[in-house]
Amino acid sequence: MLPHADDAISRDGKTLILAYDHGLEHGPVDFEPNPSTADPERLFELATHDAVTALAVQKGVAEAYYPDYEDDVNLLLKLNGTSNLWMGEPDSPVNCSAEYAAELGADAIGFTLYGGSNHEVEMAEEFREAQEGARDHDMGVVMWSYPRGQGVKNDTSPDTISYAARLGLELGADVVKVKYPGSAEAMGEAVRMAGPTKVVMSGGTMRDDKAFLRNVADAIDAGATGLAVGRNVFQRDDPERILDALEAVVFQEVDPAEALAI
Ligand code: FBP
Repeated sequence: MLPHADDAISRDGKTLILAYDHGLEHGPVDFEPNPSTADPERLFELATHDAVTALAVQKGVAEAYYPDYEDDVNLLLKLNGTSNLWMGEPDSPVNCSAEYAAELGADAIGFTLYGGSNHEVEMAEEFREAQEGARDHDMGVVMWSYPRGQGVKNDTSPDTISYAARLGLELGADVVKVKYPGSAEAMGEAVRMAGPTKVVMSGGTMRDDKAFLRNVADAIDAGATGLAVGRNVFQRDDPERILDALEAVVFQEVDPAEALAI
């Protein structure tokens, strides 16, 4: 990682990435709980909330919507992604170059790596090209480090998540996004393994507000710099309300119970 490479997608050293690549990764089913979120415009509007330090989208969504938001939203452009229609060993085809991401005005690039998949070798080679391209254009590098596939028995065990975080450091990510390993202690170990690479936790599916915010607070206490969250924000009836609470927990370190009362 390079010092400050992620500054454009962080604030006061904290990061809250609003992830919106679900239309590709999971399909329209993810928009069902809150149908207005099928419209990317709704997410770009949400991304103008003070809590959000970057919006992660795929190329096509950025091409169509980012020109109207480039003054108000930091763009994290995913360079690979796969649909839920694919049933093979985990893989994520590259659909955009770092050069084109820079042309679109991206502040950082995002890249999924499925360590442990039979496709890990090609994915790591593709990551190299993306990471070096990002360096050429002064963009930050965020790795979605999701071990899964034939080589992985438990994709959220503490050991697996520590390894996932370490892959971020070893391969040159500025920020590594990992699933929550189940406890603050395990998150702390993942943060230790990532060294200077910042660790953000993945949002997951919708759960009890208090429990979700507690996980976020625990992750931050353990040294994570924030989170990258999609469904746990946009599938709610009132996404702004949870963003208000997340802003308090992530940036002001307010206790989760109090944050909900704001
Ligand atoms: P969520 O916060 O909704 O879990 O999104 C995080 C994310 O990494 C998205 O960027 C991506 O679309 C999705 O999870 C992939 O999840 P999975 O591969 O586990 O189904």
